[in-house]
Amino acid sequence: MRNSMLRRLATVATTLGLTSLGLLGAGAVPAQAAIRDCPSGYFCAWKSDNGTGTMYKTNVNRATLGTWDNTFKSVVNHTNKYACLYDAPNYDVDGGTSIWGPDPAGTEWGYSWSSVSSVKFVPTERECVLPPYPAWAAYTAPETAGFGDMNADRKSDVIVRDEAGRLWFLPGDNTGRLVGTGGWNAMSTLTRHGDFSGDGREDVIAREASTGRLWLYPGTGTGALGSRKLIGSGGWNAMNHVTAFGNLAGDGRSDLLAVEKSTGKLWLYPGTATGLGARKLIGSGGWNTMNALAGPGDMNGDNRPDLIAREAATGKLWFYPGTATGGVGARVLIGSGGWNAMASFLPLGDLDADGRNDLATLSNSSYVGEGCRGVGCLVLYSGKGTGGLYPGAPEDENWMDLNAF
Ligand SMILES: [Ca+2]
Ligand SMILES: [Ca+2]
Ligand SMILES: [Ca+2]
Ligand SMILES: [Ca+2]
Repeated sequence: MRNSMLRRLATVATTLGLTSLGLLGAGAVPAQAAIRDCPSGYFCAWKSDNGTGTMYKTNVNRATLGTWDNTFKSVVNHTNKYACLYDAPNYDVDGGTSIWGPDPAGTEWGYSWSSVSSVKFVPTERECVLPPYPAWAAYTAPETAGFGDMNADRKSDVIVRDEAGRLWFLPGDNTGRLVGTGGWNAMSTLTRHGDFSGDGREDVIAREASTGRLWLYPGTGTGALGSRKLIGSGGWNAMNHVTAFGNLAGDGRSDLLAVEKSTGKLWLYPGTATGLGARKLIGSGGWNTMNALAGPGDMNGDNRPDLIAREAATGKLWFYPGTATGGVGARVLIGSGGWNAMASFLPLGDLDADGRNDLATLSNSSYVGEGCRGVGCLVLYSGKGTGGLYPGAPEDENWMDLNAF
């Protein structure tokens, strides 16, 4: 049970020979005139490596290239999408794939290797070779609509924001559906867990980067989000690690934590019927030494939500139990080091259905695990029920280019 909480999923990206265009060495630099010949909104290619001669152009997917098959030598992607160039027809990734990023200004050229047989345009890089969202499978937990379960099917859910600013809801059965059509990259914080709106359903809270405002997006019970409500009129850019924490105040509504950047103080913002109430100091200082907070719910079985924090200098992971007086108690070391290899923490509730809350993480480039290394490994840690965690194991390696929460 401790070894594999989720079904291990077929891996794709690392077996593709995924490469980038423009790396095939020195040819003649295409004339600027050639680049300018490629109209805005089009991908263009030439049979010469200096952009001279007849130009191919397309602004739609091409499953085959006709007389241009295996002829591209220099290319320009004058579009706002990724151009995926497949060595095989019909966008078949098995033959090899190269990716040319969006270049809406049309100023970049690249060399191809004369083996391109199909072309596809996608909004995110991962979609050249993978679905827009990863496969997420969770076990069926004992509790209905428990921590992490937005659609009350007893499986922990994940929301991912992709590179294009869309939100995908992953209900825990390997599927996903679009719940945010765009614009979410305007948010510098996304956090969820707990019910802020008072209807018993999990909600999402987001901080708008440009204004420092805080928005509540009520969960509708299906994984979709309802009309947003302003719950913080400004000033939230002065805070770090805005984290939904669960219901500590004991009034049935969830609370929010945040670290004040200028002072290192830890504040609790109680959820109320109208938004957030007057904040309460629960950590007098020193919290700037932490570079991640996670609210995993109750990890030690006392029905009060707890806090996990990562110490930047040491990569240690600390457990702070929620207390009856509405704060956090004396910390306990639950990870002796190495946790800076994690890009993010995903407190998703009880993933392995043993009645105890667990912790999921996504790796960064420094991670080396069994069967997965670098960016995009999903690593799951089963909770012991005491606040501690069993050793983790990577379960999937296709979580790159995503923010998950
Ligand atoms: Ca669910
Ligand atoms: Ca709610
Ligand atoms: Ca607890
Ligand atoms: Ca568990």
